[in-house]
Parts: sequence; structure tokens; C-alpha cells
Amino acid sequence: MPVGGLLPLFSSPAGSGLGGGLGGGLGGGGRKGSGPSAFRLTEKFVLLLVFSAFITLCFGAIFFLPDSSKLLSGVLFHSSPALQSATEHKPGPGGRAEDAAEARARRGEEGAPGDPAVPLEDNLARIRENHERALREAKDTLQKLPEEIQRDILLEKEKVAQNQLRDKAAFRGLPPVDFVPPIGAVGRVPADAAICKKREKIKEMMKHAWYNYKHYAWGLNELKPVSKEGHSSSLFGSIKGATIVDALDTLFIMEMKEEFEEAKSWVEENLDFNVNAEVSVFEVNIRFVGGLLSAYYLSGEEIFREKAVELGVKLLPAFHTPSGIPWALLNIKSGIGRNWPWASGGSSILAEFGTLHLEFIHLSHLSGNPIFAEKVMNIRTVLNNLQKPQGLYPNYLNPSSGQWGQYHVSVGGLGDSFYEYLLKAWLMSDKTDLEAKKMYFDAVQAIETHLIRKSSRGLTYIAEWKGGLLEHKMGHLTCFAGGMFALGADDAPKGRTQHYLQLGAEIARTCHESYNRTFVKLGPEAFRFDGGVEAIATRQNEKYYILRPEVVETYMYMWRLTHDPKYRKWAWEAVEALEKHCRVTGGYSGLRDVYLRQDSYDDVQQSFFLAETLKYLYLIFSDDDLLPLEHWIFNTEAHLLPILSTNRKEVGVDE
Ligand code: DMJ
Repeated sequence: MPVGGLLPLFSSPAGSGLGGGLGGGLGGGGRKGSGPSAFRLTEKFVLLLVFSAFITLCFGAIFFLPDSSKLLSGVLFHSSPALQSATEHKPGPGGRAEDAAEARARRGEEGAPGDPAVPLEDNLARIRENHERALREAKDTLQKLPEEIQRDILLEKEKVAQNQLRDKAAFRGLPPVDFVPPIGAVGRVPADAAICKKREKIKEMMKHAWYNYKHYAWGLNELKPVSKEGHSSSLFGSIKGATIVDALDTLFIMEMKEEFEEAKSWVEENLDFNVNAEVSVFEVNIRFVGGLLSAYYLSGEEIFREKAVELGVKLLPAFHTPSGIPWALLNIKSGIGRNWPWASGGSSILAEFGTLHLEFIHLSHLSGNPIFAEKVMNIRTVLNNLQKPQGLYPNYLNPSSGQWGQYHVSVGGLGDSFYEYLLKAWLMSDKTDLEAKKMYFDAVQAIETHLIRKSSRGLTYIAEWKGGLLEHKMGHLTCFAGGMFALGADDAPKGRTQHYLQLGAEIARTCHESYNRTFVKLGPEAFRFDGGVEAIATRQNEKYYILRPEVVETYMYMWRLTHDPKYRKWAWEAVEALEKHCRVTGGYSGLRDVYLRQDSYDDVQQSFFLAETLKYLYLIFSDDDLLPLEHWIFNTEAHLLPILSTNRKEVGVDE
């Protein structure tokens, strides 16, 4: 859908520019971080340039292959289904290993390099072409004199500075908006006394988390509840106060008024984006932009709208790439961006650039400036112009070439919230964004065909797809998908509503099993369906639990949409487990191993525990009049965005 169609209120379109920085460094979408460097920016730039040219020269061929040797063997020597199932997994009923040739014949599939369905010569020709281009670029770079490189850097910096000036110029003051009181921002007290008591307990947990943060780590990003001191994640660079901003809307809906006011004062006086900070664009967007927007829509306090737009403007340089696919990391002072060094061939990550849409549409809505919406609508255009292997979206996309990186597909880490945002873009547009709806249901169809399997003992799970081969592992992160399938069920293609509700219920059950099969009754980071196990983590580095929300998130949607009491029961089990195993005197801590009998605290109280886990739990024990799903969309950090109603003007931008 064109931006104009989504945003009828805008009067002054602003252009976008080119620019950007170089890939390199260290970090990771919510779970890995970048460290400070001793080098000055220019030196760092030159080093990175030379280093990347060298790497490209040496390993160009490897980089531009769509996947590992495993996939290569899939491209060059199509594996037989028998062999594949024997070595990769034991498919249960409905879990048949897919033969590429058969699949091709059955569906008349589209292709791309690495896609087994594309003729071998085409694949090789494209790989060769990519390889040669990379070599040419690397050679050009190496032939440059140091002065030339220096000049290029200065030009690049100038370009970035100009772009930033232009972006800022578009935001001299925000237009007045009519704030419409939110619907269901506080609900009635549940009539059932037992439910009421449980809800109160969850509010008490929020108080415990909040007061300990306030006491030991006020103004810092997160709390170390065992050490009783602040915890700083490099995801936010030197931006501070992640827990405060993430907690604002939870404080509001729990009617913790004084605490909300003190958080608001902190935002007014201390939340500062004029810092030299390299941040994760995705994390800052979902937690800070999302948290501020949500606080604005609930309270009507202008400070939150101003701060959200101010931060949105700071993030715009991330889109200054040849394709407009944003960088993962951005220095919000210099405007220089780059990607995670571990990401395939310098790619941006699907779940990161695909999880900006909801917030950016609202930023345009509240600022009266279409630039934000244009940026995210361009991401759509790029995605729609690309061929998708088997209809699936790979996790990696190179922002320079606009082409896919490795053919890895996941509904968990690296992919997850991209799918969530397609569905929610449709719902948030008051069901006018038909393009989002189509993309969502097409993607879900492909996911069902290629990734969803049933274990031999009847547990439905979502596996990961690597160039056509399945890894029979499901992440805790993937558990959000149960709620997503159920939330989209109403608008499913004809006759499929029940099917999607059922699928949501099956995923909820599997994720509950992953909790139930541990000692602490909280689930591991990832669990497997191979080697004779089902819904159990087998690798030591997958046994941790970091207070994540996805399982209770799915319970919340399933409860709201079915009112099956088992979801309240399961949610209460999670509350009891959190109290027993994660609560310490200084707050709540994650665990290093959920199968261990003794405490294994990781000593971090994640900000999303207050933003998401406790909010979803509270909603499960509230009546449906609190934040009704017909009026609100939860961003991927559980922050609230109102549906942009086409009938009723929720927010009017004066023109
Ligand atoms: C949160 O920041 C968000 O839910 C994100 O989508 C995924 N990771 C964490 C919670 O696990």
C-alpha cells in the first residue's frame, strides 16, 4: 500500500538521502553487544576498510555463496530424502523431509542463488558474478592512496552531516495534536476475588522489580539484582534509562501513579539522546521509541511525543544505505552506521529492519512528517521485489546490494518479529494495509509447509530452515508465534480461522511442555526435537532463561481469544516459578541453567521483564476491558500503539 494511502494527513513529504558507514565490529540483536574502541573514528574507518577489502579478496567466494558447505552440497549434489532424514532428523507424523526436486515439481518454485530449484548454471553464474563484483570493488579500494581514502571518508562524513541537517530541518517543532483519551488504559477490578488476588500479586512483583531498580540502579539501563548495582548493555550505547522507559506503560496500566510520575520526571530531566553512542537501531526502536510512544498514547503527556520524535529523527541516518535497508548499528551522533560483524556477508537482519514498521508509522502520525513511514514502506518495496526461496524470507539481507545473504530462515531469533509486524501492520491500519496482510499470510503458508513439524509424540514445533535443511530446534523466542497465529486467525483465508487458532493452541502447548520438563518450570532458551528428546534443551549453552516473555505472551493471546482456563493455570505456574527461582532480595534474576536444582543466577534483571513479562501476566489476570485488542496493538516489546482507526480520528494532526 502506498504511504500516501496510509497517511492521508501528511502535507510535507521529505526526501531521503544516501550515505552510511562501513560494516564491522561486535554485537548482536538483543543478545550480543558492541564494545567501545580505543581508535578514533577515522582510524577505525580506515582499518575497517582495509580489513574488509582483504577479507573480501581472500574469501570473496565464500562470502557470496548463499550458505555453508552444507548448502553448497545441496546445490551441487541434491541430497536424497532418505539420506536427509537419516542424518538430519527422524520425522514424526507430518514431519516429512522435503525432496527439493519433488517440491519444485509440485510448486513450480521461484529461484535465487542457492535455491535448489534454480538450474545449476544459473546459480553458478550468479555466484561468479557476485564474486567478481566483490573482487573489483576490493581491488579499487586497495588501489587508492591513503589521501584518497582520507578524502572519501571526509566526503562520506559530510554527506552524513548534510543528511542529518536536512532531517533535523524537517522537524522544527511538532504540530499540535488533539489527544484522544485512550480506551481501556485502566480496567475494572476483576469480579472474581481469587483472580483479583493473583493480579495483585503480579503488581507486587512489579513493585519489587521497580523499587530495587530504583534503589540500586536508578537512571542506568538495567539492574544486577544479585550484585545490587547497575547493568549496562552496549545495545543502547550511552543512552541511559532503558528500564525506566520500558516500564512506563506497565506502571500506568497497573495504576502505579506515583511511580509513573517519577519515571516521567526522569524522562523530562535526564533522558538524553545528544550523546556519542553507537546503538542497536532495533533495540532502541522497540524499547525507547516504542516505550515513549506508548506512554504518550496512554497519558497524553507531550514530553513523551517530543522525545519519541526526537529519537526517531536520530535513527533516520541508519537508512542511508544504497538499498534503504537500514544498518543494524548506528552512531546517533555521527550518523555512521554498520552491521553486526557476525551477520552473513555484512547483511542487515530481517527481525531488526523488519521491526521498525509500527513505531515509524506512528512517528509519522504524531510528527505530521511522512519521512518515517516512507523509510519503512521502502523496506517493503525492497522485500517485495526480491525472490523468496520456497516463499520464505531469509534472515539476512545485504543493505548495499539489496540481495539476500545466507539462506537461513527462522521464526525465532533473527526472523521472529518481522512476521509479527506484518500481521500487526495490517491490524494497526484498521485492516486497510492489504499488502501487509498478503505478505503475512503468504509467509505463514510457507512457514507451515517448510518449517512446522509434529514430533513423534504429537508436539507441534517450528523448526529452523538452513538452505532447505531443517534444524529441529525451537527457540524460546519462537514461542511468541502461538499468540501471533491466534491473533491473525480471524482474518485468515476462508475456512482457515479454526486452523490458526488450533495452531496457536498447539504451539502454546509445546512451549508449556518446554517449561514443564525443566526443574525450575521455566523454559530454556532453545529446545530440541532430535536425538530422542522432545522439547528439552540438550546443549549447555541453550539451557538458560533470561526472564523472557514469549511463552506468557502466547498465553495472554490464547486466554483473550479462547478463555480456556488452562492458559491462566499455566500463567500462574510461571508466576510461582519466577517467585521461587528468580526472585532475589535485589529484584529478579535470569537463570543460567533451568535443569539445575541449585540457583544459577545470571544477575541481570532485563528491562523487558518489566515491559513485557509482568505486563502480559497482569493482563492474563485482568478482565478483557483492560487494553482491548480491538483498540490496541502491542509492539514487540509489549508497548501499546492504538489502531489508527479510519472511522474515528484517534489523533488529528492540525494542518
Ligand atoms: C524483547 O526485547 C522483545 O520481545 C524482542 O522482540 C525479542 N527479545 C526480547 C524478549 O525476549
